[in-house]
Amino acid sequence: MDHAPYDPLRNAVIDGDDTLARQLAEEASRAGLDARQLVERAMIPAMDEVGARFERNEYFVPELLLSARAMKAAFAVLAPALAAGPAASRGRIAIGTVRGDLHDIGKNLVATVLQGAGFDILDLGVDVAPERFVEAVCSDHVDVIAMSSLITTTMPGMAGAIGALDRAGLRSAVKVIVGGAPVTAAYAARIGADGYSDNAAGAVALVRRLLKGGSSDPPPPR
Ligand code: B1M
Repeated sequence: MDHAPYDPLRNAVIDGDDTLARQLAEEASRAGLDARQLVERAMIPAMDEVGARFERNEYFVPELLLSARAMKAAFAVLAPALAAGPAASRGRIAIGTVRGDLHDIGKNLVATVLQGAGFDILDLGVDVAPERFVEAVCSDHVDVIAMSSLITTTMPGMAGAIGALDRAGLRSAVKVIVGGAPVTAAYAARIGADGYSDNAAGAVALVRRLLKGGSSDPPPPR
């Protein structure tokens, strides 16, 4: 695989250089490189490397914050291309990172790609309490609740939100999808979620399938 065009952006994110990351993202866009490829081949691998360095005690929280800032700077440049899509809404989705969890890069990426696929997004942010997800169904009439968790200790917040929907008598009124690095399909099934994806494109296919508002399969031959 040719990594060459992606390496400078990947390294800028790893180094936590937000000015360079923004500049490289702009140059790559101008050169016609695909925004999705840049995210998948430069930016996500960069954050994986940052996480690995954190585990090896080579990086600490300040370095994580700098890399997150660089990732967000590049992402801001690429987001319009990722979010460009059909104008008519295919459904309304409330998305948030669960209670106790402040990681929002993956959640933002999933939200942007879902928006690009034609869904209306209500971004509830981070550290979202179960009751806020319930309120999104009652007051904002969303079709889907999408929850992200990046830490093993915050994953129970997903089960908490599903329980709160149940207690409010709203569980059958909405589809619930979950994701984030430590989340698995088995965990999603165990807590009674309707679906799980380990990436943004998969989340789009999943929501389409759940809402039957479009097919994730290729169109049939004419
Ligand atoms: Co934190 N952190 N962090 N961190 N951090 C992790 C998650 C960790 C794995 C690092 C490590 O040890 N290797 C570890 C968790 C370990 C565990 O679970 N047991 C960890 C830790 C421990 C912590 C703190 C506790 C550190 C401390 O303070 N001592 C602390 C907790 C704060 C809190 O939330 N309460 C903390 C803090 C932070 C920062 C604030 C410094 C920063 C976040 C900045 C921000 O998000 N604004 C940060 C970062 C950057 C990371 C790593 C390095 C990178 C995360 C990231 O952005 N990845 C991370 C290590 C890693 O993941 N490799 C780590 C890129 C992003 C695009 O991927 O979010 O996985 P991801 O999203 C993917 C998929 O998961 C999926 O699609 C996305 C695109 O493919 N996806 C979904 C995500 N949500 C989805 C929802 C869906 C479907 C798919 O449907 C609803």
